[in-house]
Amino acid sequence: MDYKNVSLKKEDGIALITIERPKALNALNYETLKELECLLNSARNDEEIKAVIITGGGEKAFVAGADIAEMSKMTPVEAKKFSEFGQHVFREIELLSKPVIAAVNGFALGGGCELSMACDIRIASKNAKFGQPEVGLGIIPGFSGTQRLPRLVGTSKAKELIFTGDMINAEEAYNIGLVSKVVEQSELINEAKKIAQKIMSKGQLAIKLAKEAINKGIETDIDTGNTIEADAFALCFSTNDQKEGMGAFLEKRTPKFEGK
Ligand code: DAK
Repeated sequence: MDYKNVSLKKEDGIALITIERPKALNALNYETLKELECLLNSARNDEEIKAVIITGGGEKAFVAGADIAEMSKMTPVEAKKFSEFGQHVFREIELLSKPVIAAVNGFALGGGCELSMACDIRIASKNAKFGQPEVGLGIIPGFSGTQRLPRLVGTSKAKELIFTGDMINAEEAYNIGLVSKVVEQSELINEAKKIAQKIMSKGQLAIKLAKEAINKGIETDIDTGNTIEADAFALCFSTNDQKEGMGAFLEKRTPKFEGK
């Protein structure tokens, strides 16, 4: 498949996926979402890829939302299809068995904010701006923003952001727990790579199981969540990585994990 709006660069086990539609501040149209879905499939199936970073091309925007020009012409049926497809692509990110880091390098509005929230970890450059401005367009967030934002920052702050459509800067996003780190723009991708490399140095099966346990657990009550955790914990003991990790500790050496 030829990609017009996205790219994937593979380096040292990390896939750097960049959304590149500079004319529309990387806004997501259907074609871009489709291409993103294909790149996620490649990242999933490529065993050399251990972690994924998603960012926006240029220095101004991560993703300025769903493409308003394209959406403006949609019928309700098309809008439902578009919303469901976006939800599906973002869910694929959430369910990817590899860690995904959003490196937010500018505007992350509407669908852009929602894309970042589907990732496991968000870091931002100082010029990043987050918001769900959809109500100003007479619509509501359609790529799971009403679901993920309250889970990440609490219902009250999520309602304030969604009802007012206000943008917040990187510092406020950090203060409300929407991003875990704010760095200079020139350092953003390096910082994302550093986090990815640190994660990759650990037991990959453990990371995969921890991601699953967190994702499933957050949707359920504590007792069911604890059962999910205990099952995943037990599964770790069937891996070579567990034997290597604990053996290395006892032998006072650095573990060599193989993801097996
Ligand atoms: N869509 C299409 N084009 C966009 C865009 C977007 N979201 N954002 C920016 N652009 C385009 C602009 O139209 C402009 O194009 P030209 O006029 O040069 O051809 C170019 O990018 C540069 O933008 P500006 O000239 O506006 O740049 P400024 O620096 O002045 O302003 C801005 C930057 C990010 C503040 C501004 O562009 C802006 O407010 N953009 C729109 C942000 C926004 O409202 N985003 C949320 C989009 S709504 C659903 C499915 C999905 C969704 C909802 C429902 N269902 C189907 C139910 C999701 C919705 C959204 O994401």
